[in-house]
Amino acid sequence: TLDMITFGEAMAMFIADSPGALHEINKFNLELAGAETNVAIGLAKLGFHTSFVSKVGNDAFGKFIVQKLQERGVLADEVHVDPHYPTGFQLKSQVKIGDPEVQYFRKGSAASHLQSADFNEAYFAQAKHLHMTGIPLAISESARDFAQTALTFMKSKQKTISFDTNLRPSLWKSEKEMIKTINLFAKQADYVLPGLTEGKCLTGYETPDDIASYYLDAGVSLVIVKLGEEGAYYKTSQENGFIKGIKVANIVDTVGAGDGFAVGIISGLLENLPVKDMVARGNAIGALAVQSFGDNTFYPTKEELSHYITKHYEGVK
Ligand code: KDG
Repeated sequence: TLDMITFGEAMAMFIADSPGALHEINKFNLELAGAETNVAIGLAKLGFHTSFVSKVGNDAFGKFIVQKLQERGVLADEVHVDPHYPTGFQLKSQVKIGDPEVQYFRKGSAASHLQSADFNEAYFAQAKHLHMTGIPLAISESARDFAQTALTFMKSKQKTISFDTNLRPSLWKSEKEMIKTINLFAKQADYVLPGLTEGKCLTGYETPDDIASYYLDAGVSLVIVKLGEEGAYYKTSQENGFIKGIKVANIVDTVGAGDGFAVGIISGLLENLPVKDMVARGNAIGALAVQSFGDNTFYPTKEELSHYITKHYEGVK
């Protein structure tokens, strides 16, 4: 059995070796990126049995992705090679403050040709939990069909489903379509994890509480609104509250923090932790993630996480 399964687009990522505009950089370091990839790696690092499902091209980036996933403890047996299309990649800049600049080279990639015919029921049926994000919904119609097939199937098998809204406006044709599609999927999930800005854009509401209620009213069981370094707000039909974030003195790169947050939440779900403890874990892994250039290179082991949590939160597992 698998603790968690996820799918999406993994990419080779070139991280600028020094700050500045991307076109002026002549040295980059190669890393592995992809929101769902990051979540799978984070959970594997904590000791969970995880699989990432995708398509890559028959090229060096595709081989790199499979190799890195395996090295980082994630099963890649449902990462298929499609020789007709290339593997996507991206460039990421370095900044002293704020979010780095990201440039995608992923249009028409092998992963964007993921389609419902690729969905392997028997394989997904082994997993306890499905994690999804809004990105596969944006990259192509066929990947969106795959996502709906996966969601419907996992729901029919009574598996739990988490959904990180992960808005990427540059990948969508229009904001209207983005909002409609993301909400359609979010409302079918059990756990929804929007950032505050994303939640405002998606629901038209301003406060974390109103944003959470919007999804709870649609049938979601737990909504956690991420407030960046301030922490996060959670709400179910029974309880709600705010868990303060951990301040990081030296933020190196903000990308990957949201995925780290999802790792904390999903690991907590798999261990049946109280909601408060899950959210504290989400905050902790998010705070660790912003301290490195890679998206997923600073995710903790179980021991590191429990050390870090005890240091920052009292009485939390
Ligand atoms: O969440 C991190 C991702 O943004 C990054 O790894 C790249 O998946 C990615 C995307 O599509 O933006």
